[in-house]
Amino acid sequence: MSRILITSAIPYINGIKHLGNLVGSQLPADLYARYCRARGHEVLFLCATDEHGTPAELAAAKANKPIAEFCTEMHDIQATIGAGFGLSFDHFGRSSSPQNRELTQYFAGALADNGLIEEVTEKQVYSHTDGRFLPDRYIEGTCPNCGYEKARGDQCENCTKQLDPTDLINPCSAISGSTDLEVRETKHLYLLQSKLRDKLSAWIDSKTDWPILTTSIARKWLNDGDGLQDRGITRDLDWGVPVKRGTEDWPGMEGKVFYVWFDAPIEYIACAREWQDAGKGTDWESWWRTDKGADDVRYVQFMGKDNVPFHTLSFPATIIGADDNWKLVDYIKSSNYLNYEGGQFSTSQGRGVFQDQALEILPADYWRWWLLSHAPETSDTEFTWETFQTDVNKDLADVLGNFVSRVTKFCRSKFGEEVPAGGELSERGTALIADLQEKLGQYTAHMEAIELRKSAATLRSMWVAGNEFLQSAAPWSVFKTDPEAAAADVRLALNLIRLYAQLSAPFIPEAAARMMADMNTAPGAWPEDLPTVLTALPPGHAFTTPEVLFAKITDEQREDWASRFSGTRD
Ligand code: B3M
Ligand code: ZN
Repeated sequence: MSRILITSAIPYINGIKHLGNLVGSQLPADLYARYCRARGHEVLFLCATDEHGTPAELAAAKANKPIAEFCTEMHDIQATIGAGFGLSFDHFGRSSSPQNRELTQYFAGALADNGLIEEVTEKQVYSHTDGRFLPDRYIEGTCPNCGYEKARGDQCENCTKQLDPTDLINPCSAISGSTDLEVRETKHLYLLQSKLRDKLSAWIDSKTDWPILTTSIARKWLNDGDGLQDRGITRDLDWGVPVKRGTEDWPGMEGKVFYVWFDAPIEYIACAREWQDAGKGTDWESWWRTDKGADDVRYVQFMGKDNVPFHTLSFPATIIGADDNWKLVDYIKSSNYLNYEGGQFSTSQGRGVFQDQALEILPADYWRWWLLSHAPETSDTEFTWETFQTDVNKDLADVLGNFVSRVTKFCRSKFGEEVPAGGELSERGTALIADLQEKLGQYTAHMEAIELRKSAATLRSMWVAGNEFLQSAAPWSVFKTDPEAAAADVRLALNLIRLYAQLSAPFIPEAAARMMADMNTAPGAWPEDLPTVLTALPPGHAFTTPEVLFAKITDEQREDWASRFSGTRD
């Protein structure tokens, strides 16, 4: 048994997220957390809302609400939606927590003590129309790196390059659209990341097992000459963690706050402390401090590709620079983008299906299955209503649901609602078990490697094998001449339902729990020896014939949703 710390990128508080956000970080993190728990590991799975910075301020202004109130409301909404999707966080924290404030100020102090922070008088864009500085997302313009016209002041969404507002070509205010801008001087703290370049580079080089997507983005910014520039970690904003050096005031920094990307990853740590303070656990430091036991912890992070530079360079620079026994990430699983019907999902433009809408129209498991089995691992992928309908109907209704329904209904009609006795395991049954044993090995290996699509494909192939077995064994005809043989096949098939429930639970937890409950059983240890596992439900074991496990998506529904979600949401 190991201890596994899992974090998902913490979603911005600025609005309800779309399905792309879900599949990029929270969902694969949940899959892995559920799998690790099922394997008997001790798991701490953390996520939170990212509440500071310009996205939060802009959204609160748009909603016409005081920012703190806006954040509290949105946090609760996001927590409810996360629960709706079955995201099994041990704690869903808030980056605006007192725990994060204290830790963020502590890290800044530690970095300063280690000579890694410099006060810099820099030029920032000031808007006359808005009467304020325009940091980060308060400003938009053309990316100097790739020419994308809607780049934001902090990062280009298109090429992932981290930017400074003054880098943008043709800049304008995101608040007023004004181009009446002026560059003014203001003083800020800079993290001297460049001093850590060699350490970071060696660390990345040691991660030979990381996904190419992760390391290629890290190397790109590390080796790009200007890749590891020293970064401003403070901002002229009201909302955020006040700049302090540990617990001391920082002369000259009054009225400023830390940059959201400085405090947001620190929330991964603070969240463990929130988890403890909420009475959900103890000894949070044993997850995060290598001098308090975290040496034994395997730490895995999940995120979309645009977040990779911050997790491979900036946050590790904070951890390494603080030089105080904090744990570095062991594995980063990153994701490409999910597109929507030929374009991008976009929170700011309200394009695509949003998480609350998705849950209104279908149970979470439909989304979980489709998204995870089509995860944009090696390239961007596309959500279309056509493929969604086709795949979900085939995999969940025709294959898995149909198997469960046929077996239980047939058994009920001929043997009653209990596992039938009699007969011997057929040759066909033996062959099926051998096939499934091999597939189980592959499935487990893919899940260990966090290969989402391969895991889903292998799981699906196990469901298909059961269906094919049933089809060729045809107990409904065999029953007429050899009821004992039919009983043996049905007994095996009923046990398969239990096996499928257990193996499928990380993907479709709700349906899996229903299958377990209907089979009147509970998952044991992770299955290994299938000939044994597939006799767990003995003759005479009672079960309930389930209701329809997965209703098919009809053409009318598909057409209705496709048109309903074709425009943009306000
Ligand atoms: N909030 C970006 C996002 O929601 C950002 C992630 C922070 S992870 C520390 O995609
Ligand atoms: Zn760009």
